[in-house]
Amino acid sequence: MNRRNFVRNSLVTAGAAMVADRRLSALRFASQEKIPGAIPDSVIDAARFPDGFLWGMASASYQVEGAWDADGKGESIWDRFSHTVGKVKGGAMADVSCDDYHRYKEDIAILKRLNQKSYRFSISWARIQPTGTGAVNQKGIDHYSRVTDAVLEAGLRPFCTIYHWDLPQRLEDRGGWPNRDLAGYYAEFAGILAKYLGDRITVWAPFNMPWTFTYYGYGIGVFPPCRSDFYLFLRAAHTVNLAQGEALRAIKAASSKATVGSAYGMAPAYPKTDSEADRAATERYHAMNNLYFLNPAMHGEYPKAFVGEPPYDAMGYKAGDDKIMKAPLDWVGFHYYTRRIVSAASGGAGSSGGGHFGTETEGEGGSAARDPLTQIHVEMPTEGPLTEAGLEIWPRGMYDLVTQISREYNHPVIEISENGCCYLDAPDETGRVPDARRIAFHRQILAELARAISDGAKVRAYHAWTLVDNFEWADGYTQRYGLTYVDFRSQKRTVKDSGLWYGRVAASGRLGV
Ligand code: IFM
Repeated sequence: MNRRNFVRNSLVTAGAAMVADRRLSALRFASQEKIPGAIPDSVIDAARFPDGFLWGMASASYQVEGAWDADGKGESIWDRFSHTVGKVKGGAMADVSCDDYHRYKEDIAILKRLNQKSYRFSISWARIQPTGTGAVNQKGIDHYSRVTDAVLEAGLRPFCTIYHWDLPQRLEDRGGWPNRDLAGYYAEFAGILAKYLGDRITVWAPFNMPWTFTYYGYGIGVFPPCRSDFYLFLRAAHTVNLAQGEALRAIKAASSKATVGSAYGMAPAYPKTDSEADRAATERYHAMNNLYFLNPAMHGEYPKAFVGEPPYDAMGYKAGDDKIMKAPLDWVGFHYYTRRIVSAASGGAGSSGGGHFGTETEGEGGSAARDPLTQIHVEMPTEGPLTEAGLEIWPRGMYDLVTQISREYNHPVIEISENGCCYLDAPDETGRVPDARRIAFHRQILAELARAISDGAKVRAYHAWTLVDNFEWADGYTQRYGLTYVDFRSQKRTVKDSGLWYGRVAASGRLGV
């Protein structure tokens, strides 16, 4: 169904769904503000999600847990990074963060109160195997076993991300992800989780945003371990692809109930001009940033990310690796935050070279290519309004990305593993957190997701990022993505207006609530 038909059909039922709510009027104003091509509010109000759709929220161990050295946990690369002066904004650390390690019951109770059906959380490798290999730390297993039980008791589906960036420091000391041995160590870790938790957890995603942590950590050095070498990134990414395949098999060997998918970071890319060169560069961006880990799993081969052949030698590729990488996923999970504009470029030393890179941002400085092999130049557009993290709000990107992946991978079951926005709204004098801009953001994006579903995409779940404000990596506590406000001095949680609204959406399957 095209956009015009969708709008017309939805308008037919819009009248019945209109909600006379003053707060919603304010939202409508906010939601229309300067978003090119925004879906009209009457249509958003009429949107309905399928029965059984899984509404959820996501979090990550390092960002929320704190308790950085409790109960035998080993040091992770993010502990080392945040303990190093000058690395994180404001000198912030995650030693305590939201203290979710001790307050997980309170946090899971929020999910229950907001009618959630799925909770995506990650497990700290260094709590399970403090040095990344060898004996299991039973206290770590016991902790996540209690968390899993609490999630199930609250009526939610536990969705486990096995690795959300917090590599045990001792494995980095052994060469980190460029060291091929890590594929085996990682598969062992994944198998341990499936052995101890696989009777209750059936939904596993091996890696969160593999392109981001390999490129930022080894290619341009803005994340730990702060290495800046494009060829090191290629090696790291190849090990992760091997690890992903090995992990899928290890998980399934340990748990017959397991299903394995993904939590990739993806961004729909649009060519800067209609030239053939820019359109080809945009396809290379899509291959490198969106498909570089999906395609090896699904088909055992790298997508066409390079101008020439993949640099197999530089990647450390060996004969037979196609068979190791190939491990077709049961479902495909990815995040959507914003879009990219891509053009063809030459040059490129293979490091950031003055560009700007943050958790969800990537843009080259000047006009040179990012690296000599992909020859792409990436910009973060500003045509739409910006969130307080500087990301352009582009709801249409959700529709474009979901339908593109559906087409390219033969209509897989899809989970949106993350979507959210940064706004710094804080409690007002009554104690309420009126974050209308976040509600407006989710309304627009979810309306685009509903449109993709009505056009045939098999999307079964959506996870808002994130349950509670938390440690936003190299940005420390300067960005707030939570649907729950956290006062980091007292650890008091206050569900924001967006959280209350999202709870009503989850209960009704409708956006006009
Ligand atoms: O906080 C991060 C998360 O860890 C990964 N995806 C993007 C979020 C917001 O930047």
